Amino acid sequence: MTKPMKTLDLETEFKRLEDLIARSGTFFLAGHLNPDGDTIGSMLAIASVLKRLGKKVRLFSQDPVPENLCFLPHASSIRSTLPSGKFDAAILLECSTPERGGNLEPVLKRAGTVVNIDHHKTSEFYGDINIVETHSSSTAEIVYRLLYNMHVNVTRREASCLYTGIVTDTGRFHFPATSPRTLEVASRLLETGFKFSRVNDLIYATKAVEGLRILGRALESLEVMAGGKLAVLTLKTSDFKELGARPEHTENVINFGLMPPGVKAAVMFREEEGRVSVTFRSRGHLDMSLVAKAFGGGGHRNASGCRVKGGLSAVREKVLSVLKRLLKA
Ligand SMILES: [Mn+2]
Repeated sequence: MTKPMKTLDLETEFKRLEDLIARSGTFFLAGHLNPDGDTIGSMLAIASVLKRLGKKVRLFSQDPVPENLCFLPHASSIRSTLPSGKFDAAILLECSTPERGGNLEPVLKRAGTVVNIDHHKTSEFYGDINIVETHSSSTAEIVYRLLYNMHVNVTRREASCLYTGIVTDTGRFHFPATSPRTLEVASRLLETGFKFSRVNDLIYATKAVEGLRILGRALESLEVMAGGKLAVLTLKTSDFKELGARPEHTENVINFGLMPPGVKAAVMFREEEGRVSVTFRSRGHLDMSLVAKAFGGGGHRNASGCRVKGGLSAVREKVLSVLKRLLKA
């Protein structure tokens, strides 16, 4: 894999991807571990367009599609087993590094061209083609621009996928990454006539009983530290067992941590087998992507995450000491 310079002009990269799509027949698409609305929505929209263009597409996600996103058209075509064949192109969405997608190496080394489409500033430009737009609200917004450049008319179903990516990554047009362009893209998607209110209901107003119970447990665990600036949520394996909840039920739970007045950063620890999944959120300039990166993860300034090997209390102690130091500075 060649490593183009970070300064490569984005429009040139878009054009190279358009050319690649025109001349390729088989595509492998993958997103990041613990996939979110942006990953799944972007993947399904590109896949649908590629299929309409007569291409063969294989969709992969190492972790399952979250329950609240299973309503998206063709979500069930996303498989968790790595294909054995050879692909003309492998397109990775939302992956700062190939490892963010899990163990993709066997497929990537056989792929003709590797494409990296992302909006994370931690992106390592590992692709042969890198479309990395850090000012974009979401990968879905970038994908819309790609389709627009290709003169593709987005269908209603594709629009619902891209809208899902945008609405989830912007926290319903709430986070600062929401730009006039984001709203313009959303407006064009709405023009296709898909039922956006139904999509909002399914994403935001539907939650499994187990999900509500684990949310309650997480809120009960809330601790406020560092002079009121840091909120900490902690979930143990036993909480999940007791309530019959699964990790994907905790999506968005972290955001409650930012609610108490004066809190600048929130962290959630979720105990797993032999390791701990850690999620960070912040307001303003406090950079959580650096904290996540220090522990082998990635993400954005205001939202990031990592998985750290070790037991819950040891990991908690290590991460909290870094956070407290950051909040003192
Ligand atoms: Mn995203």
